[in-house]
Amino acid sequence: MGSQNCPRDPVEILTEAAQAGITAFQFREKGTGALSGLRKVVLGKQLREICYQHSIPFIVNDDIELAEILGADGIHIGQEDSNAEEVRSRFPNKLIGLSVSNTLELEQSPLSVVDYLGAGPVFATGTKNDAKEPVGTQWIAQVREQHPHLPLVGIGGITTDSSSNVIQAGADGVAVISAITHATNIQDAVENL
Ligand code: 3NM
Repeated sequence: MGSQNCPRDPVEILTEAAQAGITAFQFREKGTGALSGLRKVVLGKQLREICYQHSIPFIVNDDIELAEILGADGIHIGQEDSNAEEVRSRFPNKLIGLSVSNTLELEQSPLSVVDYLGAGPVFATGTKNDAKEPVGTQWIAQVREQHPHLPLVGIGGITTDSSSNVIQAGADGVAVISAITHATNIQDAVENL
């Protein structure tokens, strides 16, 4: 998540989510209303610290400089972003995640240098303006079948009601924004997810 996804203080939201048991966090300060420059770095440092305190991996979305500044545990890259092989040679020890939305992207991706795949959008999402067409849980099943051992996370429009379908289709985990940031009770949301 980024501050643009938060109806209240992102520090509060991440603290509650961390206490409730999320297993990783990605800082994605992007889209309408996102912070930039120093304010983005200041927020990033606060969120990074919360993850550190809860032993949760802190992953930065598609911003290599920011990942370096914040001492991130990982970087997540999309198909239009930085080249995964270049990111790997610069950061031999950071986690690298890569988004894949279709067969062509999967075939053309340097999977040997990535630690996990993000697959989606599984369902329609209002959170990402430029999200592609929903790919459904069958895309999760397909990626899982082709890559039985690569950690796989479903993303996009996943709710407390639909998360189990994504896991049953073969994902190791679910990545959500609004299901947590807009939850009336974050503890319940995380437990239900
Ligand atoms: N990436 P929500 S979908 C950040 O398909 C992001 O790669 C997507 O937000 C992708 O859980 C998405 O509120 C938005 O739908 C996820």
